[in-house]
Amino acid sequence: MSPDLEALGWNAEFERQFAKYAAKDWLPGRLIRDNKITFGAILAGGARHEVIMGGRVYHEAANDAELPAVGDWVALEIGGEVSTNLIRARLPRQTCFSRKVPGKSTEEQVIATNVDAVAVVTDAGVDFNLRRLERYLTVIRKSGAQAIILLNKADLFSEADNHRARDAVQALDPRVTVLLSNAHSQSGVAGLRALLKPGFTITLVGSSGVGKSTLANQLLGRDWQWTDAVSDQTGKGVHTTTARELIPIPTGGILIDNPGIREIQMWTDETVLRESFADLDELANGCRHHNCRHGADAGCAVRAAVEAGTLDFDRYAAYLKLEDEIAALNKKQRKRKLQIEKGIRTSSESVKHPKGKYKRERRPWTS
Ligand SMILES: Nc1nc2c(ncn2[C@@H]2O[C@H](COP(=O)(O)OP(=O)(O)OP(=O)(O)O)[C@@H](O)[C@H]2O)c(=O)[nH]1
Ligand SMILES: [Mg+2]
Ligand SMILES: [Zn+2]
Repeated sequence: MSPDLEALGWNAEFERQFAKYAAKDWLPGRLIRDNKITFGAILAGGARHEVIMGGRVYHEAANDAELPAVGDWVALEIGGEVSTNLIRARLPRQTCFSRKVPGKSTEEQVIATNVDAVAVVTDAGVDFNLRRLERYLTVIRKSGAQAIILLNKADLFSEADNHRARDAVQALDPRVTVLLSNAHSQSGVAGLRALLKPGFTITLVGSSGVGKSTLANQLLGRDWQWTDAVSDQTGKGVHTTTARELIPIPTGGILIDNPGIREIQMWTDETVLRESFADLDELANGCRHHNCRHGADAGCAVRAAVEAGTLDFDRYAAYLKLEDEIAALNKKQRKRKLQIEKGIRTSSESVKHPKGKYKRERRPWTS
């Protein structure tokens, strides 16, 4: 296949943004692999090049999240004076799927950019966890991409189990595309293939072992050529993906395969949370006190709904937990900002930390 730029996801907006670089004879390319120091890039016609980040791109990035990432469109100087291929500029992202860096940091980690959809791969068995899927949906909403949930390994479960899982996911959000798949057969991936229109990029995320790479290989029609740097063969002959890869699919569309994500941490804000839990917000309007914490508070309408059995307890608990996480994240970001500000102020302008402003974490109310 000799993919042209549009087949790789290029569009009129990228074209417009690129005009100033075209004048310098730089070429548009899409990043397909991130090797930390070098990157893999694919150019018009399907040519692949190893490229390195130019100093200016590095210095102009305010934080790690602004550095080039898999999925980005960049301006490339191929075989310049120093005979290395350089990333001269990164085009603005049209979507960006990211998460909080695991651990205590408040940094954002970019997973993939310029993706049209994020497909969360799971199954109707042990990996199935509605609360985790709910979190994924919250983070996907923030990215600007559409959400797909893929219940893979459909061949391993009864039709009843598959359908029950599908209905439960669909009930979380009717706008989400929910598909069943079997990565071991051509017909089993027909639903995913149908979504992969030319130029459409889907990134596959989900736990390790759910079948992301098997899906990619089935759609590709052969095994992806793993390089040493990106794969690790375990004793059982199972490939565990260790780096994300952008893979153009000959029948149309682009997949980005990811290493298994152990946990998807919050990288979102109140607005997105409110949207995901609009029904609970509506309920909370009926609480007696406007600052009700939906615990043991008198006149709490949310608790009343749990008691009456009209609100699922797990969803209620998830609501409180998400809110707490967002409060904690905001607090950490504020603290970090204060520290940065403090660093650039003179000592006479000391900054006071807002002490005792945040209440301790809430526990869901139980009877
Ligand atoms: N029965 C069945 N097995 C599957 C299916 N999809 C994948 N598998 C198997 O599940 C195992 C793990 O598949 P992978 O594709 O490596 O999983 P992955 O999600 O890429 O895992 P990581 O790279 O570690 O994140 C392999 O042994 C696959 O053959 C499926 O639809 N049905
Ligand atoms: Mg894999
Ligand atoms: Zn309440």
